[in-house]
Amino acid sequence: MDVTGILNSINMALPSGDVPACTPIDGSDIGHVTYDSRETLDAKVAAAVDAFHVWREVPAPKRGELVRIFGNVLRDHKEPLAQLVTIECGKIIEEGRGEVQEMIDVCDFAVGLSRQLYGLTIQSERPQHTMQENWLPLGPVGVISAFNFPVAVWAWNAALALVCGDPVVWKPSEKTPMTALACEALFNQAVLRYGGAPDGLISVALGAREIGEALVDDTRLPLISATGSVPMGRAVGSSVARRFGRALLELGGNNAIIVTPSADLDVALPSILFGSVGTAGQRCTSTRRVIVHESMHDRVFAMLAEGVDALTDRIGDPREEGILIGPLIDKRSFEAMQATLANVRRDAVEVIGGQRVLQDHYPDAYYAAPAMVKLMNQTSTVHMETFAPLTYVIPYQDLNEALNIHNAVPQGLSSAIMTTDVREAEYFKQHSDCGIANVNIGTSGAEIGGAFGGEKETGGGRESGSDSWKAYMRRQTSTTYYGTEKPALAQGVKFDV
Ligand code: UN1
Repeated sequence: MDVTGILNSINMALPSGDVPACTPIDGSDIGHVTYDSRETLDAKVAAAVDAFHVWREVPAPKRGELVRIFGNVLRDHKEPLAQLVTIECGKIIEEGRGEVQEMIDVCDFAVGLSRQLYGLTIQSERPQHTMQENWLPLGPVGVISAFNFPVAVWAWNAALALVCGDPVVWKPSEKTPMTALACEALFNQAVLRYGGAPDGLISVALGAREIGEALVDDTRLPLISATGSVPMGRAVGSSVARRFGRALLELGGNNAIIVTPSADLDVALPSILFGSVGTAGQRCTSTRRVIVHESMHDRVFAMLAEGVDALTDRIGDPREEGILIGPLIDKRSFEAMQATLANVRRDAVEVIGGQRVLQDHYPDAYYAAPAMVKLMNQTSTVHMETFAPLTYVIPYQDLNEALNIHNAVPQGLSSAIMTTDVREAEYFKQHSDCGIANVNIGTSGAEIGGAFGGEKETGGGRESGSDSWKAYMRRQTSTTYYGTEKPALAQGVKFDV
């Protein structure tokens, strides 16, 4: 199906505009969109503020009803939306489907939450006083999302924000405007079916950096949830802090899997390969480092090298069934991969893959053979995140050293250990400095039910499951006195007037 056909099947016309949207599959244009100006962005934020005043008064379970309908609209349009995701960001169709499923899952989760936005009752130290903690809608949320998960990460934010009572103004990646417009169109279908939701609950603001900056600086948006690079997050975090807003940051990862001598390699290898080359290494949870016990360094590297070698003819058009590795998002990304490879080659014992492939067939697109790099120690190049299928295999002597190597990088998103020894597994969970620490599964492919995010330069935010919803609400402590005498003061203070 071509883009017009896909958009037709979600009842959306091909947008017209002057900014080309293109596909990394062959570098061709797939349509044209219009970028927002400061004025149109301002109008969208103003509409979100108006919508907030209405939506916050709607009972949370009724807000959940809209999200339930949206989840069903997504179910009905899973295939075309997945195809659009694949065309616009280049991930294989199976992963495109997985991404839309992730949206559906988080909608279901949010619907349940809409009846569970629980506060606390707190024991007061004073007679005839009650204390409560209330959770109240926060206000319109600005969401900035990255190209690699062009719809799911927005949905994590939007589904939760909506049940919490907050509208969303969404600035998607410049690389993926069409999927964002498709989500907006699908959401509008849900709004129609729901009947009676205010306008402006969800809007998409397209544009380059200045639109993102305007969103970040807008005091009408009490929360900015941003996914992207560490430099981007540093700029967003400090701008939002300057205006005393709240930032939820999900930034770089440099995720490692530790392989211990007790590991079951039949379990470990598929996870390492999926984490390394899945989504062409362009997940923030992708496996960048494999830290292997020295006794198995050669063997595991050889197995991984064989594994990536066997994938050579599975690189190609991500729409085709059987293809496992699609293109990199653009030329810049390929060049960054090559620059890192050139740096690391100086220290590497061996490098497998990493070269451009299929260039005769796709002169304007960038397909790369996944690279496996055998190192004897973790060099400074390894400390940087390279958003490409590039994995370092590093030896360790004892588990403590493995964890030191593991924790030495500035990022702290996802981590894993491959072991059949419960002591090693528990020790690892206690000492991994990441937001995610898995045992016998890889670093990527988290379910929506857990809180997603990481420490250190990953930014500290948590999205999606568990109690991440609290970021989208404001906490209020309330004390009520129901007695008739002069009320007692806290801390036993006497103040006789
Ligand atoms: C991202 O790469 O920004 O855990 C998100 C995963 C996916 C989400 C990744 N569920 O790999």
